[in-house]
Amino acid sequence: MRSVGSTLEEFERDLISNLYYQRGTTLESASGSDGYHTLALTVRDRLIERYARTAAAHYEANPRFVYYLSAEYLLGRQLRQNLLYTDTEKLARPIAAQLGTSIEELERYDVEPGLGNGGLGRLAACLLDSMATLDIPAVGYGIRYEFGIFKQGFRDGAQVERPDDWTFYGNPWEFPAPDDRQKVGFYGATAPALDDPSGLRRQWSPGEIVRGEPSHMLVPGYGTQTVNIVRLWRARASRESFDLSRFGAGQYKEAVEDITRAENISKVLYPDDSTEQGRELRLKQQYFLVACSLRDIIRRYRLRNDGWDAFPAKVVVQLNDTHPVMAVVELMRLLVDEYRVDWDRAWSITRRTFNYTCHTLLPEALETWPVALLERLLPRHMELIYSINYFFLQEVEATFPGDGDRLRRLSIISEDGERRVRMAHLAVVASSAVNGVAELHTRLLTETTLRDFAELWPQKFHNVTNGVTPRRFVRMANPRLSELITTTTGSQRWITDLDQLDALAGKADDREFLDRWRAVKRANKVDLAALVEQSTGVVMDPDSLCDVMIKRFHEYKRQHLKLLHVITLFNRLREDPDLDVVPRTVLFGGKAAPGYHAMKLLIRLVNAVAEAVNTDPVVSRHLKVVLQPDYNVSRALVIIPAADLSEQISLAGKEASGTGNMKLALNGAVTIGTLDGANIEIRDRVGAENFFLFGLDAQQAEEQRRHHNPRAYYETDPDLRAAIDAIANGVFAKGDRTLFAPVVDAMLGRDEYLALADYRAYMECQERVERAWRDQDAWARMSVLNAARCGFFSSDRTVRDYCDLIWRVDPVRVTG
Ligand code: GPW
Repeated sequence: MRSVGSTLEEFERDLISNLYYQRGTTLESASGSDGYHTLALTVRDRLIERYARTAAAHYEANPRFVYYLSAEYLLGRQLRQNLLYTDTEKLARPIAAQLGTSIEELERYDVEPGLGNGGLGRLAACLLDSMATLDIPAVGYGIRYEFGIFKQGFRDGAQVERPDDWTFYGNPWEFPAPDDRQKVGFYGATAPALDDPSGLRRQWSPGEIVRGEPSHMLVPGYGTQTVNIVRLWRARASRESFDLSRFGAGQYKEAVEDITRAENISKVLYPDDSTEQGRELRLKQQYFLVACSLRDIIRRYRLRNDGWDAFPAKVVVQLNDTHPVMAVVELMRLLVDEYRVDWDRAWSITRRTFNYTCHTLLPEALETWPVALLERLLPRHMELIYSINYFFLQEVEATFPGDGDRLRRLSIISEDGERRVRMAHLAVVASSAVNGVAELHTRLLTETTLRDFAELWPQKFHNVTNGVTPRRFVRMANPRLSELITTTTGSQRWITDLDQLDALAGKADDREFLDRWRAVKRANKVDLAALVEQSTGVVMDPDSLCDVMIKRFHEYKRQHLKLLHVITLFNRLREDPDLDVVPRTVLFGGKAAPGYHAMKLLIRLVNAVAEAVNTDPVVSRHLKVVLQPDYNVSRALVIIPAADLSEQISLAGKEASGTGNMKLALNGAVTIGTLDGANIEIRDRVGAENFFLFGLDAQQAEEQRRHHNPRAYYETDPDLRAAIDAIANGVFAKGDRTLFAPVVDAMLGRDEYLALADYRAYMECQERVERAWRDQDAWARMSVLNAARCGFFSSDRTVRDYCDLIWRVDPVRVTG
């Protein structure tokens, strides 16, 4: 094997070789894109060697593997990460300069794979990073969507979606693995298996066969030799699909119809975050993912193991929400129908193999599929679900005899109205362990959404509080802060042991240190200002309070509450131009699902308010409002290090965890937030005096809901009234009173997420923020303590928790 070296000369030699032999060009005629691809390949070569050693070590050890099944991954750009993880930036930089370019210039060609919507997809990427860093043998499985999350632009302030053709220029980070392709069936019919007296085994003859073609991307660990992979499946028509006779007859469209239908399965990511669309194609995607992945898992298992008894000892599958839950039914089908394992043994194997992570409490996010659709698309799976449910309900009956109501509530199939399969119930029934993603979330899950299951199997439920990778979200996002942390803590150990940040707390009263801390934040704000100006034209003052709300647009997250605050400031400044307010830049970032009309209108309103604020000669001296277009992981890496204030203002009891809250706190932003999701754990750690808390708690919100009267708040609070009236009167729509009327109606009508009930508390809390900001030393101290005390929110800790509580896997060290 050719061996890659670690010297400058070797790196340069390999780079030039890749330019000639892989890219097929010369130094003289290489374009910027050639330069990027060549650098990417040269860095990739360094990882491939580690990957080969990892695969060999894993083969040798035959360990228990974690298989992470997720419909979404938001991996972020790869170039800078892989330069860091291979420690080759110091080699690449002088060579890039020699070639008349720079790493920063070449990085502009590095495309972010947007294979996810938001928190759930990014969490999957953070967990993969931490598993590799902790030497956990793991494979991520997902879908290689041809089009990722849409690109967001604005026309007249309204969101416009453009397709994300992310592989248009090729993806140098990806390895096709055509030998490992799989076949997946859909539709068709089932028949009894002739030699099975129990009747539980049947034969399925699918009506459509689609091929799954895998490719993988490398997932390196930081500071270790381990390189795991994430394997992504792409749908292709089976070879027989192309209808040559029709083509010959000139029926070109018909001839390729089957190909199109098959390949549509992995065509595009569903752009809905935390809401289910319930479309047939989405169910096809889900089954496609799990059918391909399970066959691959079995293939890998069989490389070193025989029989089925050892399967749960060697394979642990983690279901990232319910999207991949058909995997449990597919494993039952493979074991019972294809491998002729008897039902009880198959069920025991299945139940010991799977675990389920729930990421929501929102009823509209809990997936259910119509029985009729499943019967048509996956007829054998529907039969298996009936059997699984039948045996499960017998188990319940044995524990709670005669409790018919409980049976109805627990059943995998809901019988009210159109019969539907409740995917969360299926996931809980078929899993060893079920976990929520923050303490409050887990508690509410066991008390409300999954209460009957928690009563049945209390020991199944666990909490694993989310975390974020310090590599991407501190070391890469914030090099200035990283440098300061390293000199203060005396080493780079914090990058893999985030509790080391604790040492910063000792410096929170050191004037000289606070000055350096502030200088870092200011320099990051200058960088952000450059991005903002280039993408929106708005000039932001790096000395203003940088107030950030970055997350998907969703009613429960309450961007509209933040907007009411902005409009209130606007009104006050218009009324009194000399009002003594703290200069602020309010930065929103986030996409709305293309079919989520209420949120698309809110985006339009945010842009309209921004326009009014930024063009008002008086108001704009104190306040700027920006909606950064096309918020994604790459943009997050610029915004997060510059934030002073982190807006985490969801209605209590609605945000399962949040992870942006952790990223912002780790970068020294102070949180203004409700007692929701992981905010509670952040506040517990940083201290109540370093956190701006406001609003109803989950229990109070629950009570408020029963008698909530939004109009009463509107009528009794003059500021609130003025803010809503400004929207209603067309102040942000050139006098047009109809455009934003639906926003006003939603607030005064149902106010589903109690924004009006929390408005006054939020305003008062923002006044506390202003008072705190005026004492810049005290603010810097809060900022330091936020970072210092958030080491717990490393995804390394999250992965350790999964290992201890659920996976019971051991690391495998890879030697160099
Ligand atoms: F609804 N989350 C998300 F639970 O980003 F499936 N997309 C989703 O579809 C769902 C959850 C689902 C988020 C949660 O909203 C957020 O609170 C959490 O921090 C994140 O998942 C990771 O657990």
